[in-house]
Amino acid sequence: MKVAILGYGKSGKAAEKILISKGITDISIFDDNEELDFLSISVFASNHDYDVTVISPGIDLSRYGISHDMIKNCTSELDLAYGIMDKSKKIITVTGTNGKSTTTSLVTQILNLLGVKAVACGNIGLPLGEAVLDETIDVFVVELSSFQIDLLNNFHIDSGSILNLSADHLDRYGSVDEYYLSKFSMLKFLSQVAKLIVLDDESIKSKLVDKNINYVYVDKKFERYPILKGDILEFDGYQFDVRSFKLFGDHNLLNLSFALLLASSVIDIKGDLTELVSKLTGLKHRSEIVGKFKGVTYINDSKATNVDSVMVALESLKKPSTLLIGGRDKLSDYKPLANLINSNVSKIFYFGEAGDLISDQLSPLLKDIDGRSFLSLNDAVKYAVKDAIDSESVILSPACSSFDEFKNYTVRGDKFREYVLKYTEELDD
Ligand code: UMA
Ligand code: ADP
Repeated sequence: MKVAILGYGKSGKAAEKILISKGITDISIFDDNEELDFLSISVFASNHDYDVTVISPGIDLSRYGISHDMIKNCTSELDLAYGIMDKSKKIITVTGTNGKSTTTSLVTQILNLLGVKAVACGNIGLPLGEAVLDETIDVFVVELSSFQIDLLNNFHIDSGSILNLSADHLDRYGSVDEYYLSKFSMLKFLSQVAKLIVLDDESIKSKLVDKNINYVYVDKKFERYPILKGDILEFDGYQFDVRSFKLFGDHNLLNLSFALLLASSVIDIKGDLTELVSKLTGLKHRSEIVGKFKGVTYINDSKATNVDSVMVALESLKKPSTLLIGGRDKLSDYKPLANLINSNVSKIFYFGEAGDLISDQLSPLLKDIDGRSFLSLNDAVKYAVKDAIDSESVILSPACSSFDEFKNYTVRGDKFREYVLKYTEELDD
């Protein structure tokens, strides 16, 4: 059997391992990275006569003038991983536009604290194909991106979730509807008895037309289910004191609600969970407090790579605060940010490739906000540190991808921390 692998990153490498473990060795790898010394994906596009082609999620075939339908037996690392997985084990999936990695991590932490051997994998970083090689794991908590869902053929979900939906990845999908359709196509892989946890919100409910699915609706205002009574968040049969939860903002309480409901689909959860909840931790680069220097709090929200996730950060800010926004545009509309900036932000610093574009959209809508543009994140942080006043918050919540200046959002977040530490130290000199 002749197999092609498109993309030799994490997914491509995991796929190769699985294929070799199955005795398949006639494998051709295509990758555009010249340093890797493989043929480019355009070469594959001009001649794709393979029995099976494994596609990495980051590859947009339309850029090469081809589509999935034109390729025989398209598959993905996730399909291959499911193929070799012990079927007595469970797959829980987390998708949505924002909060996926946090929720994936929370489900995994909860299960492990309750004695179930679980691992966080998929889009969060560890390919499922690597995770399934660990025989001690009983539950795979898989973060699914829309790119990965598009590549699923042979997969099975024991419990799933759609956290929220808002415009994203418009540089890859033709329209918001196409992006949403991609997320909803996950439903066809739900098992008969699976629970699907979704927001109790008409914009999502109206699109969930499949009546055979066992839906659980989560109210983001915590008025219907779960219910917040004083400081106690109540579910059916279990509850906890929200003051014990260390992660910042109501959006994280919502992520925790999804996580508990997903975890409760594989293990019975009962009683007071306050102690368990107090042990849960957040992930780096998501509203992460870098430190407080001379009364100024610096927050690294580098993972906020779309407009909706910046809205969430802005909701938790109050004046005086400085927003650092910019990077590489994903054809987003930044204007919906204007109201929250006007009410909760005092200064906005645009940086990077998309800086001028964002400033052109927002400046006419902002009132009494100090707006400035900088070429790079470094320049923006340097100025922000010098200019900050006591009790101010300075937040990097970029609304853009990082690829104009950095390899990815984690490098951007680490650089932000490095610049903050450097320039705040210089203040002491
Ligand atoms: N490549 C090309 N041409 C292209 C694009 C990529 O040749 O047009 C090559 C690159 O040179 C590289 C390889 O393909 O060698 C990378 O493949 P990939 O982009 O699919 O990335 P992987 O390393 O396989 O990582 C993927 C996910 N990446 C993407 O979807 C872009 C990782 O999610 C995921 O953690 C990993 O599989 C394991 O499951 C990252 C991500 O950015 C975190 N996801 C996007 C997001 O969260 O917004 C969807
Ligand atoms: P994802 O994996 O979907 O990108 P993350 O858990 O990494 O999500 O969080 C990324 C950013 O999304 C956070 O920094 C926060 O600004 C925002 N966010 C997190 N949870 C939610 C939520 N439930 N609703 C809206 N925005 C959220």
